[in-house]
Amino acid sequence: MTASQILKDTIAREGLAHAMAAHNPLSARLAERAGFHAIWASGFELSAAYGVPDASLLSMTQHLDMTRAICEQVAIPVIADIDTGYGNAINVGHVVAAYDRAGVGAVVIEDKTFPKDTSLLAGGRQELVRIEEFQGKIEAACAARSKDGPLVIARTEALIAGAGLDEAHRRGRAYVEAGADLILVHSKQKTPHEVLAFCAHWDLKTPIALVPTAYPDLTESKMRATGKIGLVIYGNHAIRAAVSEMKRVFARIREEGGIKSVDKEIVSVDEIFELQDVPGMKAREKRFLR
Ligand code: SPV
Ligand code: MG
Repeated sequence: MTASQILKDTIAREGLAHAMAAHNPLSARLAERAGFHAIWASGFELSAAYGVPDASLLSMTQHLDMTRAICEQVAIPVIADIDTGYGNAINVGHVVAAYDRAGVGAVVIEDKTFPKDTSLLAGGRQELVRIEEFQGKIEAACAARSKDGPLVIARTEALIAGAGLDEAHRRGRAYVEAGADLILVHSKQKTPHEVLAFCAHWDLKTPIALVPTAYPDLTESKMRATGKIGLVIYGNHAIRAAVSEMKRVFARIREEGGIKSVDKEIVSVDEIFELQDVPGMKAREKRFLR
C-alpha cells in the first residue's frame, strides 16, 4: 500500500487520524513510537530548527530534503507542509511531483500569497490568493501526482486572515470542487468555537483537518463527536517539547557547574544508540564484514 492509501484507510477505520509534527527523522521516529498515525513535516518546526521565521525563507529543497530523510526512517505516512506551493500552479505541479517521489502520503497547500507569513503570529501579514487561482493550484497538484500518490489537502487561511466563516466555507467548497481530498481550516482563536461553527455548517462529505495549537481545549473525543473531522495535526509540539527540555537541562548544567545531576535525568547515550539503529548496524557488521 502507498502512504496515501494507508492514511486514507486510517481515516476510514479510526474516524480521526492523528499526526505529530517533526523537524527531523529522530523526532519523527519518536512520534511513530509514541503511536501517532502520521508525521507532519512542519514548515514551522523546520524553520525554527534553522533559527529563522516561518515566512517562506527556507527553500523547497531544504524542506524536501528533510521530508525525504523523515520518509526514509518511519513506516507511517508523512504529511508534507508545502506552504503556498513555492509559487504559482506551475511551481505547485513541480513541487508535488518531487514530494510524491520522496514518498509522502499527503501534501498540504495553503491559500496565502507567497511569501507567506506564519499563521499564529499576532499581527502577521495574512493575504489570501483569489479562489480561482488556488483552484488552479489544487488541480495542478492533483494532476502532478502519480496513481495512489499523495492526498491533496487544501488549507484555507480565511479565518486566520479575518475573512470570516462564509468566506472559509466558500473557499472550502471551491477547493473540494477542484479536487481536494481534505479541507484544512486553520484558526488562531483561543477557543474552538470558530472551527466548530465551521464544522457544524460543513455539509460536504470531504473530511476536515484541524491544527488545534491555539485552542488546546478541543480534544480528540470532541473532534470525533462532530463526525466531520478526519485529521488532527499537532503542529509544533516536537520543537516546543525539545526547546522546553533543552532550556531546563542547559540551565541546570550552568547552575551546577557540571553534568552530574542531569546525567541521571536525561536519556542515556545507549538509548540514542538504539534510536540511531546501532544494533541493526552491529548485526550487519557480523553478517557482512569479513
Ligand atoms: C506548521 O506547522 O508549519 C503549520 C501549522 O503550518 S502553523 O504553524 O500553525 O501554521
Ligand atoms: Mg506551515
